[in-house]
Amino acid sequence: MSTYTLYGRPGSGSVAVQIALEEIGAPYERVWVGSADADVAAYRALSPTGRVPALGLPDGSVMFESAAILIHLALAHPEARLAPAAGTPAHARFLQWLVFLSANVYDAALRTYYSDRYSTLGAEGADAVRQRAAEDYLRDLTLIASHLGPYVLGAEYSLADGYLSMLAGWYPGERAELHRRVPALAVHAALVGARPAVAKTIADNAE
Ligand SMILES: N[C@@H](CCC(=O)N[C@@H](CS)C(=O)NCC(=O)O)C(=O)O
Repeated sequence: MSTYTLYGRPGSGSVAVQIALEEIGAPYERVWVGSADADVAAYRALSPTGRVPALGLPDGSVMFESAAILIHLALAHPEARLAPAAGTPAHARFLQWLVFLSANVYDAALRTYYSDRYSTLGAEGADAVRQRAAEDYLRDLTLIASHLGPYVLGAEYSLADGYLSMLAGWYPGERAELHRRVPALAVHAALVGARPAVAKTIADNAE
Protein backbone atom coordinates (compact mmCIF):
# COMPACT_ATOMS: atom_id res chain seq x y z
CA MET A 1 0.00 0.00 0.00
CA SER A 2 1.33 3.49 -0.79
CA THR A 3 2.34 6.08 1.74
CA TYR A 4 0.56 9.21 2.91
CA THR A 5 1.97 12.26 4.69
CA LEU A 6 -0.25 13.82 7.31
CA TYR A 7 0.45 17.46 8.14
CA GLY A 8 -1.01 18.45 11.47
CA ARG A 9 -0.58 19.77 14.98
CA PRO A 10 -1.23 17.91 18.22
CA GLY A 11 -4.91 17.97 19.15
CA SER A 12 -5.89 19.88 15.99
CA GLY A 13 -8.11 18.98 13.04
CA SER A 14 -5.49 16.49 11.93
CA VAL A 15 -6.75 14.15 14.69
CA ALA A 16 -9.75 13.05 12.61
CA VAL A 17 -7.52 12.33 9.60
CA GLN A 18 -5.01 10.45 11.72
CA ILE A 19 -7.84 8.33 13.15
CA ALA A 20 -8.92 7.58 9.56
CA LEU A 21 -5.40 6.54 8.52
CA GLU A 22 -5.13 4.32 11.60
CA GLU A 23 -8.53 2.75 10.92
CA ILE A 24 -7.48 2.02 7.34
CA GLY A 25 -4.09 0.71 8.42
CA ALA A 26 -2.44 2.80 5.73
CA PRO A 27 1.28 3.57 6.09
CA TYR A 28 1.76 7.29 6.74
CA GLU A 29 4.30 9.77 7.95
CA ARG A 30 3.01 12.24 10.52
CA VAL A 31 4.54 15.74 10.29
CA TRP A 32 3.82 18.37 12.97
CA VAL A 33 3.70 21.84 11.41
CA GLY A 34 5.35 24.53 13.53
CA SER A 35 3.41 27.68 14.46
CA ALA A 36 6.26 30.17 13.92
CA ASP A 37 5.79 32.54 10.97
CA ALA A 38 8.63 30.90 9.03
CA ASP A 39 7.18 27.42 9.56
CA VAL A 40 3.74 28.50 8.40
CA ALA A 41 5.22 30.31 5.39
CA ALA A 42 7.11 27.16 4.36
CA TYR A 43 4.01 25.05 4.91
CA ARG A 44 1.93 27.36 2.66
CA ALA A 45 4.10 26.23 -0.25
CA LEU A 46 2.59 22.77 0.31
CA SER A 47 -0.88 23.72 1.46
CA PRO A 48 -1.92 27.26 0.49
CA THR A 49 -4.34 28.01 3.35
CA GLY A 50 -1.55 27.47 5.88
CA ARG A 51 -4.02 25.52 8.03
CA VAL A 52 -3.95 21.96 9.22
CA PRO A 53 -4.78 19.27 8.37
CA ALA A 54 -3.40 18.58 4.93
CA LEU A 55 -2.68 15.20 3.43
CA GLY A 56 0.12 14.30 1.06
CA LEU A 57 -1.19 11.66 -1.32
CA PRO A 58 0.85 8.75 -2.68
CA ASP A 59 1.29 10.55 -6.05
CA GLY A 60 3.02 13.47 -4.29
CA SER A 61 0.12 15.93 -4.47
CA VAL A 62 -1.24 17.56 -1.30
CA MET A 63 -4.90 18.12 -0.45
CA PHE A 64 -6.47 20.20 2.32
CA GLU A 65 -9.92 20.59 4.00
CA SER A 66 -10.61 17.96 6.60
CA ALA A 67 -14.01 16.78 5.34
CA ALA A 68 -12.71 16.42 1.78
CA ILE A 69 -9.73 14.42 3.07
CA LEU A 70 -11.99 12.04 5.01
CA ILE A 71 -14.28 11.55 2.02
CA HIS A 72 -11.29 10.87 -0.21
CA LEU A 73 -9.78 8.34 2.20
CA ALA A 74 -13.06 6.49 2.54
CA LEU A 75 -13.43 6.30 -1.25
CA ALA A 76 -9.78 5.37 -1.85
CA HIS A 77 -9.98 2.49 0.66
CA PRO A 78 -13.41 0.88 0.23
CA GLU A 79 -12.05 -2.35 1.74
CA ALA A 80 -11.77 -0.57 5.11
CA ARG A 81 -15.56 -0.02 5.10
CA LEU A 82 -15.36 3.38 6.73
CA ALA A 83 -18.23 4.81 4.69
CA PRO A 84 -21.24 3.37 2.82
CA ALA A 85 -20.87 2.53 -0.87
CA ALA A 86 -20.68 5.65 -3.06
CA GLY A 87 -23.93 6.64 -4.73
CA THR A 88 -26.21 5.00 -2.16
CA PRO A 89 -28.66 6.90 0.07
CA ALA A 90 -26.50 5.91 3.05
CA HIS A 91 -23.49 7.54 1.36
CA ALA A 92 -25.60 10.65 0.77
CA ARG A 93 -26.18 10.84 4.53
CA PHE A 94 -22.45 10.31 5.13
CA LEU A 95 -21.68 13.30 2.88
CA GLN A 96 -24.44 15.34 4.49
CA TRP A 97 -23.11 14.90 8.02
CA LEU A 98 -19.46 15.37 7.11
CA VAL A 99 -20.22 18.66 5.39
CA PHE A 100 -22.56 19.66 8.23
CA LEU A 101 -19.78 19.03 10.75
CA SER A 102 -17.21 20.88 8.68
CA ALA A 103 -19.35 23.88 7.73
CA ASN A 104 -21.07 24.34 11.09
CA VAL A 105 -19.46 22.60 14.06
CA TYR A 106 -15.82 23.07 12.95
CA ASP A 107 -16.69 26.63 12.02
CA ALA A 108 -18.15 27.27 15.51
CA ALA A 109 -14.92 25.89 17.01
CA LEU A 110 -12.85 28.29 14.88
CA ARG A 111 -15.08 31.22 15.90
CA THR A 112 -14.58 30.15 19.53
CA TYR A 113 -10.81 29.80 19.45
CA TYR A 114 -9.96 32.51 16.89
CA SER A 115 -12.77 34.94 17.86
CA ASP A 116 -10.57 38.02 17.39
CA ARG A 117 -10.34 37.25 13.67
CA TYR A 118 -14.12 37.48 13.29
CA SER A 119 -14.60 41.03 14.59
CA THR A 120 -13.12 44.45 13.89
CA LEU A 121 -14.40 45.73 17.25
CA GLY A 122 -11.56 44.62 19.53
CA ALA A 123 -11.99 42.57 22.70
CA GLU A 124 -15.68 43.38 23.13
CA GLY A 125 -16.45 42.27 19.59
CA ALA A 126 -14.46 39.08 20.10
CA ASP A 127 -16.45 38.28 23.27
CA ALA A 128 -19.70 38.63 21.33
CA VAL A 129 -18.36 36.37 18.56
CA ARG A 130 -17.33 33.76 21.15
CA GLN A 131 -20.71 33.85 22.86
CA ARG A 132 -22.62 33.37 19.59
CA ALA A 133 -20.18 30.63 18.56
CA ALA A 134 -20.81 28.75 21.83
CA GLU A 135 -24.58 28.90 21.22
CA ASP A 136 -24.22 27.69 17.63
CA TYR A 137 -21.74 25.00 18.68
CA LEU A 138 -24.16 23.53 21.23
CA ARG A 139 -27.16 23.84 18.89
CA ASP A 140 -25.40 21.97 16.08
CA LEU A 141 -23.93 19.29 18.34
CA THR A 142 -27.42 18.78 19.78
CA LEU A 143 -28.85 18.49 16.27
CA ILE A 144 -26.44 15.80 15.11
CA ALA A 145 -26.68 14.03 18.48
CA SER A 146 -30.42 13.68 17.99
CA HIS A 147 -29.65 11.47 14.95
CA LEU A 148 -27.07 9.20 16.63
CA GLY A 149 -28.00 5.58 16.70
CA PRO A 150 -25.45 5.17 18.34
CA TYR A 151 -23.19 6.22 15.43
CA VAL A 152 -23.75 9.09 13.01
CA LEU A 153 -25.06 6.68 10.34
CA GLY A 154 -26.90 4.41 12.77
CA ALA A 155 -25.52 0.98 13.63
CA GLU A 156 -22.33 1.28 11.52
CA TYR A 157 -19.20 3.23 12.46
CA SER A 158 -17.93 5.59 9.75
CA LEU A 159 -15.30 8.31 9.42
CA ALA A 160 -18.00 10.81 10.41
CA ASP A 161 -17.77 9.38 13.94
CA GLY A 162 -14.10 10.15 14.47
CA TYR A 163 -14.79 13.63 13.08
CA LEU A 164 -17.74 14.21 15.42
CA SER A 165 -15.87 12.94 18.45
CA MET A 166 -12.90 15.25 17.71
CA LEU A 167 -15.14 18.29 17.21
CA ALA A 168 -17.31 17.58 20.27
CA GLY A 169 -14.09 17.16 22.28
CA TRP A 170 -13.16 20.76 21.52
CA TYR A 171 -16.40 22.14 22.94
CA PRO A 172 -15.34 24.83 25.44
CA GLY A 173 -15.94 24.19 29.12
CA GLU A 174 -16.43 20.97 31.02
CA ARG A 175 -16.87 17.78 28.99
CA ALA A 176 -19.12 16.44 31.77
CA GLU A 177 -21.44 19.42 31.42
CA LEU A 178 -21.75 18.88 27.65
CA HIS A 179 -22.47 15.18 28.22
CA ARG A 180 -25.05 15.99 30.90
CA ARG A 181 -26.86 18.29 28.47
CA VAL A 182 -26.47 15.94 25.47
CA PRO A 183 -26.25 12.36 26.84
CA ALA A 184 -26.08 10.78 23.37
CA LEU A 185 -22.69 12.47 22.95
CA ALA A 186 -21.40 10.75 26.10
CA VAL A 187 -22.40 7.35 24.70
CA HIS A 188 -20.84 8.26 21.36
CA ALA A 189 -17.58 9.50 22.92
CA ALA A 190 -17.23 6.27 24.91
CA LEU A 191 -17.85 4.05 21.87
CA VAL A 192 -15.47 5.98 19.62
CA GLY A 193 -12.83 6.34 22.35
CA ALA A 194 -12.76 2.55 22.80
CA ARG A 195 -11.59 1.98 19.23
CA PRO A 196 -7.87 1.07 19.02
CA ALA A 197 -7.29 3.51 16.13
CA VAL A 198 -8.68 6.34 18.22
CA ALA A 199 -6.76 5.40 21.38
CA LYS A 200 -3.51 5.20 19.37
CA THR A 201 -4.13 8.59 17.78
CA ILE A 202 -5.00 10.24 21.10
CA ALA A 203 -1.83 8.81 22.66
CA ASP A 204 0.32 10.04 19.75
CA ASN A 205 -1.19 13.53 20.04
CA ALA A 206 -0.56 13.63 23.79
CA GLU A 207 3.17 12.91 23.49
N1 LIG B 1 -11.84 24.19 7.04
C1 LIG B 1 -10.55 23.71 7.47
C2 LIG B 1 -10.20 24.37 8.81
C3 LIG B 1 -8.78 24.05 9.23
C4 LIG B 1 -8.32 24.91 10.39
O1 LIG B 1 -8.72 26.07 10.56
N2 LIG B 1 -7.44 24.31 11.21
C5 LIG B 1 -6.91 25.01 12.35
C6 LIG B 1 -6.46 24.01 13.42
S1 LIG B 1 -7.79 23.02 14.01
C7 LIG B 1 -5.67 25.80 11.97
O2 LIG B 1 -4.91 25.39 11.12
N3 LIG B 1 -5.48 26.93 12.62
C8 LIG B 1 -4.32 27.74 12.46
C9 LIG B 1 -4.66 29.10 11.98
O3 LIG B 1 -5.79 29.33 11.51
O4 LIG B 1 -3.79 29.97 12.03
C10 LIG B 1 -10.59 22.18 7.58
O5 LIG B 1 -11.65 21.62 7.81
O6 LIG B 1 -9.55 21.54 7.36
